[in-house]
Amino acid sequence: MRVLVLGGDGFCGWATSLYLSAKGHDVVILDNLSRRKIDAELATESLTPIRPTPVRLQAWKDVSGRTIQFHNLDVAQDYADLLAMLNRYSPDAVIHFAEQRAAPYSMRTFATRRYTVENNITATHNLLCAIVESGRDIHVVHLGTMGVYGYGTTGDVPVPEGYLKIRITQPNGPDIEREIMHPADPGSVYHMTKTLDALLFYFYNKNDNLRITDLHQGIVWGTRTQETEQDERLINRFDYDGEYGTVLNRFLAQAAIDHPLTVHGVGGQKRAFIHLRDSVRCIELALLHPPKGKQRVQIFNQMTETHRLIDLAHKVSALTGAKIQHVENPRAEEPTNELIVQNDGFLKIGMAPIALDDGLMLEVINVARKYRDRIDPTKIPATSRWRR
Ligand code: NAD
Ligand code: USQ
Repeated sequence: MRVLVLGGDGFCGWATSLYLSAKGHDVVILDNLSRRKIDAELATESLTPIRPTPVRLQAWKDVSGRTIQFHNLDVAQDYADLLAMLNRYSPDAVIHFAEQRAAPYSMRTFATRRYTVENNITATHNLLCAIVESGRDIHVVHLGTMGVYGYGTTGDVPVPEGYLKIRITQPNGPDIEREIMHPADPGSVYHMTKTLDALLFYFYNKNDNLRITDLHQGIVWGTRTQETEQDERLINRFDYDGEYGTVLNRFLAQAAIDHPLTVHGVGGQKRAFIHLRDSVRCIELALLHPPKGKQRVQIFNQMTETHRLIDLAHKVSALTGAKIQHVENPRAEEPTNELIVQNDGFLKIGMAPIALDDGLMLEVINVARKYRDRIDPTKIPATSRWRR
């Protein structure tokens, strides 16, 4: 397939681009490098020494003999160029990673709230609008989030894959059965943009018959894939800082430098997780199983397991001897929740989940140990507060 990867220089996008290219797909990356600029703005950087994009691409050509095209393009600002790219490459699919993805950054200042909404919503809308304007039949695969469902305790009711069966009682007639989009319950401005994306998908699917797959992904952990390991210049991003670092990768990086594991509150929060290697495989599965004809937006829960944060902290502590520190939670979120997730969609089409185990966690710790001198401990605390 020919695939445009929007946001292909980022953490998930880079690993996905290499994986798809290795599998023989023709990959073109569009990215405005905003994530690298935000690192500079926050005076931090990836724990791993990621190389400039042209160096990465040359390295991939050297090791694989394959070419990945790259264009520096802002999907939210450069509409005409985006449309021109769709016409020039005529892709079978577009994978859309190109959004500001950190909840803490989205809550950092009023400027970052506004940036996150303007960037994410306009990027998504520009893509959908440009596909319609191009007149081409292009499958959109979007990286959404498990966070669209919210983390209200659901007891033993699994979170369905996007749609909820409901029954409406009529005063003078039989009950009406419907399947509706699962109610949205975002926990940050960032997560809110993903719930708004979902409405854009609903409309463009209904009105213009766009074929769209929305992947409600859990927290991605790990950093390496088979492809990124092939050359030091292909190394993938690893965020450990308080804005962009996600919880399990942060715990593993903290353990690597004997920093206490920063559990927010009691650590009763339960979240969904997926290893980066499973994430890239799921994306290929989604490409290979597009919605057909006038099918509604296809939604998969892209996750493999759920864990309570305090349990994860204990696992990492048992493995490394790291201390656990309960810090005041800067977020507004339930201190404890239940979470059971349906993920049959991917299981049915071939996902073989990688379980979170000590070996894989040690692999991440070893990467962090190798580059430990690049960690700035002052960047570890999560300082963005949800409420003033
Ligand atoms: P990332 O920040 O590392 O990558 C995003 C990339 O998109 C960056 O390279 C950035 O420069 C680019 N980008 C942002 N706005 C752009 C624009 N307007 N035009 C062009 N390029 C733009 O993030 P990631 O961790 O790779 O996440 C990718 C996607 O997956 C996001 O949409 C995120 O919401 C979703 N996701 C990530 C995780 C996770 O744990 N990392 C979990 C669930 C979902
Ligand atoms: N947390 C800690 N300690 C830390 C960091 C985080 O206890 O040092 C807690 C947070 O309070 C939260 C949980 O860990 O309860 C998850 O935080 P996170 O930063 O790992 O994940 P989140 O903010 O939800 O966002 C990440 C990605 C986002 C993606 C989302 C998937 O940044 O792009 O959409 O995971 S999900 O969580 O399933 O919605």
